[in-house]
Amino acid sequence: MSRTLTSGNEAVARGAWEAGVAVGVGYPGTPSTEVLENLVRYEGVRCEWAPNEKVAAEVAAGASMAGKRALVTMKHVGLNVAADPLYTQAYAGVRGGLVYLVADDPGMHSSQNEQDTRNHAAAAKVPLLEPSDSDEARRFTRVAFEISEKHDIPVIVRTTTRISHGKSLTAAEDPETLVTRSYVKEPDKWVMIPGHARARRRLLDGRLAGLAAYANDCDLNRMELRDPSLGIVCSGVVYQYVREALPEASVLKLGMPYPFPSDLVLDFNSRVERVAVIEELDPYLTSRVKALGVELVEHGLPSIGELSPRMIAEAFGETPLDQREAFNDLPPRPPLLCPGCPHRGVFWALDRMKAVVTGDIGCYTLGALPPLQAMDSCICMGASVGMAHGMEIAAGTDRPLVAVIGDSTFAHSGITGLLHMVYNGGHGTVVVLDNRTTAMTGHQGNPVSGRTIAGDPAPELDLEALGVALGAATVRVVDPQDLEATLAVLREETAAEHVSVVAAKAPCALLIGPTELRYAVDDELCSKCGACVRLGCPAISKEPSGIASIDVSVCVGCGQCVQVCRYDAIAETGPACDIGGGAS
Ligand SMILES: Cc1ncc(C[n+]2csc(CCOP(=O)(O)OP(=O)(O)O)c2C)c(N)n1
Repeated sequence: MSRTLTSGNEAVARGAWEAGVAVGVGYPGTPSTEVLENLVRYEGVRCEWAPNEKVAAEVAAGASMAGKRALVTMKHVGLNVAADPLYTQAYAGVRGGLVYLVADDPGMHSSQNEQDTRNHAAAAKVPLLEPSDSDEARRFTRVAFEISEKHDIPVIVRTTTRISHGKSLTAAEDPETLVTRSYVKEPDKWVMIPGHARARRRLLDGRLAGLAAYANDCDLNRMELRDPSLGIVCSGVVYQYVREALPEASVLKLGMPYPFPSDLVLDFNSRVERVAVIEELDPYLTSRVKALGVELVEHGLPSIGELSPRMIAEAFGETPLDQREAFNDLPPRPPLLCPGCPHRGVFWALDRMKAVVTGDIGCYTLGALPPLQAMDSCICMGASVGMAHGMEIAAGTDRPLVAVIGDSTFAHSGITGLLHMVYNGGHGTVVVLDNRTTAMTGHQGNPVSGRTIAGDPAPELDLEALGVALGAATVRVVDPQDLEATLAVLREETAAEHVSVVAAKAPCALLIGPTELRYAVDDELCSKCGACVRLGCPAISKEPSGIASIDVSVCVGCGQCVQVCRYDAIAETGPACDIGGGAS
């Protein structure tokens, strides 16, 4: 069988296609995003970006009810949003196989928290599979659909960043030929009124017992007996680290950690002299192995962040391989708003106003960093609007108060916050940063930008009409590349005693690419005031003399700096030579 070097995300898409998935639906979120972006390339699979994970899960549930196999994708925090449908879907079960791909992000490479989805699986009472490489990501996704239909339950496939984005050799099998299932009216299964739900709750325990028996017996969980003096229980990418750091150790690799295969663990315990559990994040396996009365080797590995082969080797007194050193020498690259980013204009204005800014999640969260430092909170998607209202009713500040939220985030979970503000007589100002894309996760379309996952045009949400319909007193549209005009509108709206929506509309700088213009600082005219440097544009820096300087190889010619220079010290230098950049 031929094998290709494939990322875990590509492999999940392949596995879903091989399983005959008919519908793929999700909301972008690193490290899960590329699953759907790959699945959409397969013929015969209907893929959609949803406005949020809850809607995605519900669309997948509908497809399952119709008898079709459906994959729903999200990052770990997305499962909090989709938890409502998932927890009850466990009772209802499925008709067509229903699989959740949930990607965790230990170490928070691109997340606001570190969650362990294995806890969600146990709490929701749905089986969870955990691949350790790309080929397993493919195979386990395929098997997940089988388990889902056989045991009448949604199944979670959990990956972590290293599995999602790492590449390893992956086989390709032919797609399954599925027996066609169609919709059957079964209200006692699908209508979860209390009377039905109580019965389904009891049935769920029976299904879980069957799944536990399967977990003890299936080849997703694998015992590898080597040196019996030490046995390691692990799952996911940690299996790879253990093999590298402790190659002689016996290993119980759990590809299906929920339901927990207790008999298998006890069997493993009886075959080795000492048992250690090594896992990233929460002590999910540790607590369950301990509950079986197994005495564990203490190793002191952290339950925060990622593990590595080096950490494991050192914890067990082994000499680590030195491969990781090279990566540690990479120069740090702190995240920055791109040159020409339209979000900068809004943050420049908010900084000038000394506003209190409840923020949200997206590229614009970088407005919290120096030098702009114009954002005061960021908790979860959509929180900016409710938090601004909460600040207002708690009389939290005398300064102008503004909620700032991206277009994709507004569609995800900002709309209901605005509705709350209007309904409860608030006086907030909500700035929707409409850069025509979901930039943070790699330029996905969304209901505001109006482009489907397949790249086709779609209806664009009319922010002005929506704001009016929700009851905002005013809806203003500004061009955030026009700094003074943006400042003027924000000043007016924050001074008014009403709910206002300000749509700051200008495309993401990476969508439009560099302009033909380039700028340079006239040393004679520069007063060293630093106003242009405080924009936080990566193209502008201060020379040792204090004079500002523009790096033409980074400048995209947006002209924001020209607008803030009170000394006319920044001028056009003529058309750019070809220095690259542009749409990604
Ligand atoms: C519940 C949840 N789902 C997904 C994500 C991943 N995520 C972070 S920001 C973002 C969207 C950003 O798009 P937008 O609001 O348009 O702002 P932009 O990045 O374009 O400035 C997404 C999908 C998340 N952090 N939380």
